[in-house]
Amino acid sequence: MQTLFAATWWFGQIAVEAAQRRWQESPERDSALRLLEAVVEGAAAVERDPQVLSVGYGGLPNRDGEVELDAAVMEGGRLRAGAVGAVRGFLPAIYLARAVMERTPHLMLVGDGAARFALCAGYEPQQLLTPESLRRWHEWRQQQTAPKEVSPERGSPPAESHDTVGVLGWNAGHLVAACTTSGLAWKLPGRVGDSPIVGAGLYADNEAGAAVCTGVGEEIWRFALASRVVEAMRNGYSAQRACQQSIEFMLRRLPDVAAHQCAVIAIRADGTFGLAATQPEKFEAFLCRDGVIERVRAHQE
Ligand code: SD4
Repeated sequence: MQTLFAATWWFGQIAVEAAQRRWQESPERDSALRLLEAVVEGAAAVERDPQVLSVGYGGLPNRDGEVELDAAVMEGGRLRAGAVGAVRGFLPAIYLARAVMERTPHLMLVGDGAARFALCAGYEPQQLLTPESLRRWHEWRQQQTAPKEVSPERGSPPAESHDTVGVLGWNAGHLVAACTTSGLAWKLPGRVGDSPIVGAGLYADNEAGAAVCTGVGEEIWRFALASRVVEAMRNGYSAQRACQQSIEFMLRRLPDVAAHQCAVIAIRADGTFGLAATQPEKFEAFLCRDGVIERVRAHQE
């Protein structure tokens, strides 16, 4: 095998197809740059798709009706990373994350600072709400009789309100991870989840492997899930075993986590793939091995 792309959820197919297309378009490029561009393009394709209600354009907004995007990218060679958090009005957020990595000395910009950076970098502000996401927000608002107190307890987010696209790319031992999301629907303004956090939502190290996560960010983050999986691969576990034992650890340490979806996909430095989830029957991913697409389930029937 020469190349492998992997991405989370049903729209992972859109991501791996776009990644593979970009990969094929630029054979003359340095392979690390080519892989980075392919993975970023895979994530951006999902951001642009208005049918995806949890990523980018058309993503469900926060409780004030504003779409706030989180995105990050990490390269496994020099451990370079870039991220944006709670950025409003610019797309694709994954391009901004890449620009933070390549054009600033920082790893992450958030909120207004990220928006100002986007403007300076030449991005046009745009409306990220679609008629459908606006309609759902109005519907949700009508169901809220009184403003809810923010509870420190873990509550279940509504179904369908959270699905990040995580994309991994592998070529000849080189790894890239990216993820991008509009985060939990109806979140508090300014809330940032695991997705743009290096070590929580994603991690990549050519010496060990790469992982990206999806699910309830508060749970994933408290376990530093992506780096936990990568460290397990560094310690000799297969990609599948690393994912499984990390999820098992979460469930053992905090059994309540079972009420939430927390999922991870991983590629080890040798190009082998794994995935696991706290609710495996509801989780799927797509792979593209040398151009051949395959759907994989966390739950074996
Ligand atoms: C977040 N982890 O903001 C993201 C949402 C997600 O599947 O991945 N959902 O918490």
